[in-house]
Amino acid sequence: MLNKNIETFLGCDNEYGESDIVVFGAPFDSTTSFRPGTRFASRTMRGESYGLETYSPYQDKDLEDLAVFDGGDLELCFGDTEKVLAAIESYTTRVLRDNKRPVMIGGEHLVTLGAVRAVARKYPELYVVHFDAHADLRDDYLGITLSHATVLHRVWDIIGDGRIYQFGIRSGERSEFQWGQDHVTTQKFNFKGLAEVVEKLQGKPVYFTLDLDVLDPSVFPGTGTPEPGGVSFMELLEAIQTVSQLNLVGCDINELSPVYDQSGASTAVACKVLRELLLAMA
Ligand SMILES: [Mn+2]
Repeated sequence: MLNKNIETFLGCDNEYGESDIVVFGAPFDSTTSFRPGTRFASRTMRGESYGLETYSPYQDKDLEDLAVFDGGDLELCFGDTEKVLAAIESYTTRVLRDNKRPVMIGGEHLVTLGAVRAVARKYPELYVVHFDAHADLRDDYLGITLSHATVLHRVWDIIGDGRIYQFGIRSGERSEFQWGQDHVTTQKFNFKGLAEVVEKLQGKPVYFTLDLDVLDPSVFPGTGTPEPGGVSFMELLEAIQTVSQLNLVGCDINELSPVYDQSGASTAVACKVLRELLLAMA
């Protein structure tokens, strides 16, 4: 028997039933404020992931030893953000019900809201760790409340004060930072204090959302709103390994926009970050 041509992310070819982690794509970029294109991230990453090894010399772990299922991309409708979020929520709910951990590939950052809706229902005591260049704390963006620029405010609507820890933030309106002071914990520019947060949240359920634009644009130019002054790949890798000491009940990586990645280097970075995140979660 010959096998069908099914392209999964590197090393994520386990069956659903035997998997602990479920990778899936949410190819949505309709609220992107500046340069769209993140809808192509997951499929591009699957193809390009084969340029990587499954083995990580950083962690001395191999994707081949993990039970990861790649569910492909959700088929999301165009033009109705609530319907898109409901589809992401429903898929995430199914994964959680089967006692597996969802790892979503965005898409723009708003996709996080759909996943958090599901995760917070299962884990009402949920905390969120958020790496990003942007605060994403606006209450609305040009009158729209569901936007990639408001996503962490919408997450706050669900989980409330003192539950969101942001790192690497270097862009936002003054009012976002002021609002944030009363409601979330924001570490600007870098990962200082991350180890202490991880210590404090031991045993708590944590959702980890990683906007790849936390990286410096010299490392990761292929994104919709590049923001100079970001962290290096090695700083991010170390931070991911620190975060992985938490009880991670769900994760996402988002905002790769392959159309702005002429060299392919940003996609390679995103693939390597996902490999290391999966290995760290194991
Ligand atoms: Mn961002």
